[in-house]
Amino acid sequence: SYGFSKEKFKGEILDHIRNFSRKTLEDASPQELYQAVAFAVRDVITDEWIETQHAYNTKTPKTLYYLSMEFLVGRALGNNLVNMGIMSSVQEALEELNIKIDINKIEDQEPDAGLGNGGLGRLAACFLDSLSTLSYPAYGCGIRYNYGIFKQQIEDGYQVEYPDDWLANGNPWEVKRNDNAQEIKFGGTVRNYMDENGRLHFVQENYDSVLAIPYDMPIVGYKNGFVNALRLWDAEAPQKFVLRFFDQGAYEKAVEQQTLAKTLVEVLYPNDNHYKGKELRLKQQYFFVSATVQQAVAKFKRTNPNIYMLPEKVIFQMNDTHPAIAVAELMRILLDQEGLTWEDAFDITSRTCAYTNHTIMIEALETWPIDLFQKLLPRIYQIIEELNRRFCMELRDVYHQPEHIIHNMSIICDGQIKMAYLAIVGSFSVNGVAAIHTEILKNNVLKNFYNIYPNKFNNKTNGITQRRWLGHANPELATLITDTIGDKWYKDLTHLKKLVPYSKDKAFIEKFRDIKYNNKVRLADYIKEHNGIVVNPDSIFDVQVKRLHEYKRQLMNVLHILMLYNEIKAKPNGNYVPRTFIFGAKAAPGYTRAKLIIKLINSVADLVNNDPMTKDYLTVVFIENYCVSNAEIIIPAANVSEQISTASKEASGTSNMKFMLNGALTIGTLDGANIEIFEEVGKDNIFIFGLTCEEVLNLYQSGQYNPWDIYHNDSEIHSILNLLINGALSPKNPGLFVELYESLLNRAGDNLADPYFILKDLRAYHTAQKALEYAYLDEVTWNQKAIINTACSGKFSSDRTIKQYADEIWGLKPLKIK
Ligand code: DL6
Repeated sequence: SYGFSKEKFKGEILDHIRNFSRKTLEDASPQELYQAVAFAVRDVITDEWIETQHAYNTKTPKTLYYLSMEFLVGRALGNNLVNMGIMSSVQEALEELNIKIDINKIEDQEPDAGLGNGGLGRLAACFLDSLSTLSYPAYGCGIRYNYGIFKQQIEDGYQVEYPDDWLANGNPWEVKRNDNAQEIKFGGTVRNYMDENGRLHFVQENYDSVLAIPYDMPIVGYKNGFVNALRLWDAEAPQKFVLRFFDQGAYEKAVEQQTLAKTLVEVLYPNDNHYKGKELRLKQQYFFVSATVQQAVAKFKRTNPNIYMLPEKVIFQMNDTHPAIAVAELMRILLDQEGLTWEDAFDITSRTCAYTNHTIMIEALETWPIDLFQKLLPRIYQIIEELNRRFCMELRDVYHQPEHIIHNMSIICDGQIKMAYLAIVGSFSVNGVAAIHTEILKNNVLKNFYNIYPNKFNNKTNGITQRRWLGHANPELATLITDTIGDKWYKDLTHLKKLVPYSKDKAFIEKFRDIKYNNKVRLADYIKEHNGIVVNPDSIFDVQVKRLHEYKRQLMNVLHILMLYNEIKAKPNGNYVPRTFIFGAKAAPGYTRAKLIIKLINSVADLVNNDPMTKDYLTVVFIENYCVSNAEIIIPAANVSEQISTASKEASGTSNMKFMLNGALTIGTLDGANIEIFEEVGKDNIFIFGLTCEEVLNLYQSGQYNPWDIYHNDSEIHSILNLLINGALSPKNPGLFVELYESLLNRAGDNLADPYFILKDLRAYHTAQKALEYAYLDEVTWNQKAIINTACSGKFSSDRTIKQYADEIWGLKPLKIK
């Protein structure tokens, strides 16, 4: 696989620099070098890519279309080199060309493809890697946003957002595929008429349209010559229509369509786990879903005359409800274009679509106002209305549900369309992303649906790709592991179990420890360069990197740091383990409280880093612009992984898995996949604390929580809360953090006091932190625990997850190419 000729490769680099930069190698800038290397690598990929696609066309396997608004891919170069197995050959080639800068610096020239917000988008990217590595026929289908997730800068402690112009230098990986363009229609009206055979037809008229043009990016499997495509749709104005409009003098329409095309794919909405009903967002959803579904059906029909076979050949997996409109779009095509009856169209649709739920949080559940929806997608709305009418009838007549339950389950209710319900009704599979999350869906949030459709519900615990998160991010550890147990773990992560005995091997423990230390030094250098802060690599690196959200409780982490601060201040001559607390988090630009928490973290950093009494023991660092590429530096350096969400709120989490894989110990709640991590490593190798899911859900129900009790009874918590309001953290603006203090103690309107139980869990968190600190003092046992974490992380490979999806939901088989 991946035939690679060093001489040819070198020649291509030289040619590229000459032809595209009109320079010699010596004069080329690092960016130009990156471009040249990327094009040369793409060239190596291309033959295999063509061959894989050719096998699709000739063998016509069942194919997955993974529909996702987000793909948080990060950089491609380094990952491709790892998967192709040519990292060292490329390094040699560059040396032979006398290129002085090393491969890491060249990799740094590549902008992150940041087409996602957080866990959901990164999961989609890990899935693509596993799909190719396991040779499953699949397309990732999404949007080619002109601007990805914003770039975060910290100015005076505050988050400031800048546009992410990731395509500024072009994208060497993508291939534009004009031959697959699709027309997408918005607005207008629906006219119906009866034909001579008495059949009713529906035609959308006076609509605006855009052309969807796909750009394909190669997704390279690990050393198997299998290359899938990530297909990202761009929007263009339909030129030929524009000319016609000019002829008719419909100039305004032409301008509108130009504007529509331009704005449609302009930017990724930067909200994570929070939904905002913006019209443009709905347009984006329909745009990429319609393009994908139309194209998938057209491709199917090229080799299958019988549309009834569609579920045998095509799967649409909906990544959350963002693409749930696929259900109605497929119905439209089957009804209006293929002329099927409603019953047949629905049978086919509901055997072709499947839905993954990623959250139980009310504020993240998508609903669309009928008016807006109907105006934008008149035919799609009609179809959803009819779907709902029949569904409610079924609830009444077949399932004998009482009226109030039918009302609760109705897809259309109180002027809103509920996308999760549309997805459930139109799918044959509904899955959660960790065992506990799926249980909560079945027994709580989607209980009514589970009662009538128990067989649709299933769990698929998330996973991550070890190729990127160990192979590429932690090359030293990857090499140690390969030298110790062989390299099979690249394709089967359960092989890491063979490391368990080495947790007792002195030489191995020392090597493992030294690698962690080197990774800490690497991160310390990054922090020095980006933050100007010197951190001590012998201190405990305690890391919380993820989106900023109240439920993820970065605020609890900060409050605990203030407790430590007070302890040291009260007893300056005590014995303390030096600790470095590292944060990285983007807040949604409109999420005021989250942004204030970022400011608080930075204010606490200013306080503790500069206080002569504490600075040797406590360092706080906020790394700006947390993203895939700096995660690859941060995660391998962690000793401690902070996974402290309010139980029941984090559907799964995936950074927890990346940290574990890299030998960090988790301090966390029994939430999401933490529970499964706990099961894998055992109680001695993890620090669990706090309320359980059941306790949290009961506490909400009973309303029996009053944070003032804690305030009055726990004097240490009392005094750190006072730090929020006495101006110690913001001398120039003493009232700055009062809002956070209030949110922890007082109810405001509909908002409960301390809705995420931060004060409730803080004491238990503090106790767990003490246990952790104590454990760290024994270097050997700490490293043994770290090794056990790496060794037991096999379950959390996205290869395992994808294989379960393929076997249990999709009915997908690996495709042999050669
Ligand atoms: O399943 C991927 C990821 C989980 O690991 C996180 O726990 C969960 O919060 C996240 N969910 C979302 C929901 N989004 N929306 N919109 O991002 O999914």
